[in-house]
Amino acid sequence: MATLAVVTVEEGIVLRATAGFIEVATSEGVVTCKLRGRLKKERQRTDLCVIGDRVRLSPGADGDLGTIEEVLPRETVLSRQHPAQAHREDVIIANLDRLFVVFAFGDPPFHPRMLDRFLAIAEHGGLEVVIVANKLDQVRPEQRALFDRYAALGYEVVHASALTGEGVDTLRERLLGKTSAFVGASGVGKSSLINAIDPALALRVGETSSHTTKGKHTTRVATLHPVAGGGYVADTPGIRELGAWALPLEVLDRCFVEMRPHLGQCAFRDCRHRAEPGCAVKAAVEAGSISPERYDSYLRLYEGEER
Ligand SMILES: Nc1nc2c(ncn2[C@@H]2O[C@H](COP(=O)(O)OP(=O)(O)OP(=O)(O)O)[C@@H](O)[C@H]2O)c(=O)[nH]1
Ligand SMILES: [Mg+2]
Ligand SMILES: [Zn+2]
Repeated sequence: MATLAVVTVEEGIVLRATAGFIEVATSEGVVTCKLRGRLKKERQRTDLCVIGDRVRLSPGADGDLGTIEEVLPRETVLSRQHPAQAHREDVIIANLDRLFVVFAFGDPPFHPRMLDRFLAIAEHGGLEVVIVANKLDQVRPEQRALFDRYAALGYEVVHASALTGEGVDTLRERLLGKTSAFVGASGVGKSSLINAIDPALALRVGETSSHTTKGKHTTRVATLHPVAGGGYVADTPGIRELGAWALPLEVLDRCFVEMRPHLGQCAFRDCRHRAEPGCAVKAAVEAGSISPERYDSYLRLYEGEER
């Protein structure tokens, strides 16, 4: 059986996947690949090979494309509701460790519901979270405490400015040795921050941060970049592309960290903490130990307003 000595199969990590071409980082450098036809037949899905996937590939002969032979099982996924098919999950990034959820002081305005939704997604996916409050150079005095509530919940909040470099060292340190993604609305400064962390990446950023450029989506394709010193970071397009996310209703309460101590204490075992009598979560809201705004985000996610 020694004929199986096909030592050319290598492992790698997918950096970019568009229209059939997949760029894979290997110990030999970046190899552009296509998927083995058999894989496509097995899984007729848009997300059969996504950034962050660990793959086994056979490199092509000089000038030829490599071939992805196998996509290894995913440890974590960041997914959204499939854009065309209801109730289907569409994986965007695989094997992510850490999610950097970016907001801006100034423009575009902070959107707490979006943050709560991202936090729930991260909790559901088992991802660590860093909340980034960018454009600190534009902060107004009354905005300084905007994220304190989240720090009190135990989330790490980094105040940063891609312009002045404040907070950038902390972000760089959080990237080391991990696979991370920057997410958030278009124009908050995701690409600018990643450039500040590693200028060699030279990612394209929006020309102005004025309202006229809103929805322009400078970053178009989620791409994973190697980080100097070890690790990978994904820059992603603004929220609209990443869209509404799949969050199963039966686990939604667990995705709000402050609700966890109260779960199992409601009068009804299957309490969804809405109109049910004897609800321990609602009692905690009334007692002031759960903030009404966070509870409202829970209700909205439950009702599907922002799913
Ligand atoms: N004042 C200030 N402007 C910033 C800062 N960070 C980014 N910007 C500006 O905000 C605008 C948008 O920055 P981008 O980095 O392109 O934003 P993005 O989040 O990557 O946007 P998309 O790729 O469209 O999702 C650009 O004009 C940046 O120069 C900051 O810390 N302070
Ligand atoms: Mg960008
Ligand atoms: Zn309840």
